[in-house]
Amino acid sequence: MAKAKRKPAKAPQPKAPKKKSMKLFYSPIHGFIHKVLVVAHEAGLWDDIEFVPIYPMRDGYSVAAINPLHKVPTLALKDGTVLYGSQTIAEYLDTVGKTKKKLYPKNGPARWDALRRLALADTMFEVTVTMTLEKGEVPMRASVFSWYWPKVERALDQMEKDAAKFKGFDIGQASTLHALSYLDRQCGRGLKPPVPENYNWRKGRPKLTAWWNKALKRPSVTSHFNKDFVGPDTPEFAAAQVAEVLAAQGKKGTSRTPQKVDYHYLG
Ligand SMILES: N[C@@H](CCC(=O)N[C@@H](CS)C(=O)NCC(=O)O)C(=O)O
Repeated sequence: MAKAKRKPAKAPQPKAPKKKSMKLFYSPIHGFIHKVLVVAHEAGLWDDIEFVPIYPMRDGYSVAAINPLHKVPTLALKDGTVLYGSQTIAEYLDTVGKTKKKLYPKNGPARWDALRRLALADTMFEVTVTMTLEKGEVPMRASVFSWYWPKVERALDQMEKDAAKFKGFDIGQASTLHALSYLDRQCGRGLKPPVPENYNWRKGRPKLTAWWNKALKRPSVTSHFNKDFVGPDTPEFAAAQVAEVLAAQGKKGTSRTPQKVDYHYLG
């Protein structure tokens, strides 16, 4: 009797890798602890993330098409929603995280203290990034002005798109007022090329301009915008106030020598 031909066993097929629900564009720098990676891990989301290396200072890498600021980290969700600003990303991951323990405490002193420490460390980090750019030793593509200016223009274009959908008034709008008014002031005083002389962001951005003109009427803006400060503003007054705070903390005098810097150019 002829032997029945055995069907050759099918080699186990590798399963198509599951589509991750988010993509995190970030710089995997050796020796650098990423806040958003820490949060992603703590939140139990590690396996839901496609990690996408971006080296923003090297040729060929760009996230400008999805993030006008061309900065990492940038997080893209499955539905195309893009979040940027590590603070936004971190809070998002913490919120949608699978673990019970949250890194953002609920309202109350613990939350404000955590947010204060977040701002402290993040600002220190950004200052260090700017110093690194300024050093210009590593392969730099441009000066700080030519590197940053396209970010500003792209951010303004994004604001124009966002302004069409602005509803009510929120922290995003408050910070848009903050950024635009500062840009106006500094462009009026002159920056450096390629920033155009007397640059006016309103040109070609009718929606943002209309929103701006309306927002300027908010009492929260008229309360201080374009008004001179009225009240004591001497260094002595400030020092006395600081001393009061220190006293309230049970300390005497200042613990550090004040830095002697001419801050006028920043005004
Ligand atoms: N405020 C941003 C700052 C991020 C940031 O400065 N990232 C640097 C890491 S090197 C970057 O992308 N720099 C590229 C650039 O400034 O063009 C955040 O917290 O996400």
